Amino acid sequence: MTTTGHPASGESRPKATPARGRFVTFEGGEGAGKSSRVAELADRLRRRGFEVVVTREPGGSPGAEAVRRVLLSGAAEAFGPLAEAILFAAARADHVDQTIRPALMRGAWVISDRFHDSTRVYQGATGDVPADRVAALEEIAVDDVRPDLTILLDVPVEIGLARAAARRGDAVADRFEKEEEKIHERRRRAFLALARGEPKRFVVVDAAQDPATVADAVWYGVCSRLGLAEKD
Ligand code: Z5A
Repeated sequence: MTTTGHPASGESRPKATPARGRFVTFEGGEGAGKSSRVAELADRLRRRGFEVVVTREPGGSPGAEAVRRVLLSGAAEAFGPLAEAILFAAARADHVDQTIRPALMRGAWVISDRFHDSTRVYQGATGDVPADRVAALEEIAVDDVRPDLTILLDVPVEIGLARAAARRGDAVADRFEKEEEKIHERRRRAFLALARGEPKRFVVVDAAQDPATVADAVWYGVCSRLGLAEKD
């Protein structure tokens, strides 16, 4: 089994099923609290003795982090939405092959701050890339590495943007943060529609609550869906 190469085709990519760990993704709009809740969940799982790999998208492997810099700088925007979607997919394929699949195959928990639902929403539902192309790119990039559980942190747009702005301070907004409020609202609705479409995979958490309450709701969702006891 190869875990460090760059497979040239879907046929040559190893499957993640044997000794598979657990794959949890976090989704939501800007400032929803994904990074904070990912870190807390990882701590809780590690205290239970699990190996936990925390990762993010775009990024999560050296190659994908290089693509992240291009995407968030806005340098790829001029090439159009399909080119951006292809770059997100290229980054994801590398992330899956280099980081996620090897971790799952050794039995670890993998927690990713964003994954393929972000492409469905940002490039698909609220971008200009047709759904069939988003689906084709997803199939290539994700292969058989599908999340067991997706936590959608749902927060009103004005709250999320205010948090993101407060954290950013005087720094310049990135390619996506600087977009208009109404597109953020459409993205919120698109994420909620994805959750309604796949209720077994998604848990929707009200992320406007205080951090400790949100963290407890996330923990309850993980334990109840993935068969862990809530208390030690
Ligand atoms: N993108 C895409 O278009 N297509 C794709 O396929 C993928 C991504 C994968 C990545 O940005 C961008 O790429 C993203 C979508 C696009 N758009 N943007 N912008 P990123 O990785 O740089 O950022 P982000 O994913 O949008 O997350 P974020 O804005 O950094 O926020 P967050 O991770 O959800 O939240 P946080 O950092 O944990 O918290 C934000 C602040 O709020 C911080 O100061 C916290 O202390 C505070 N916070 C957190 N929770 C709370 C609560 N409950 N109450 C009060 N304050 C809180």
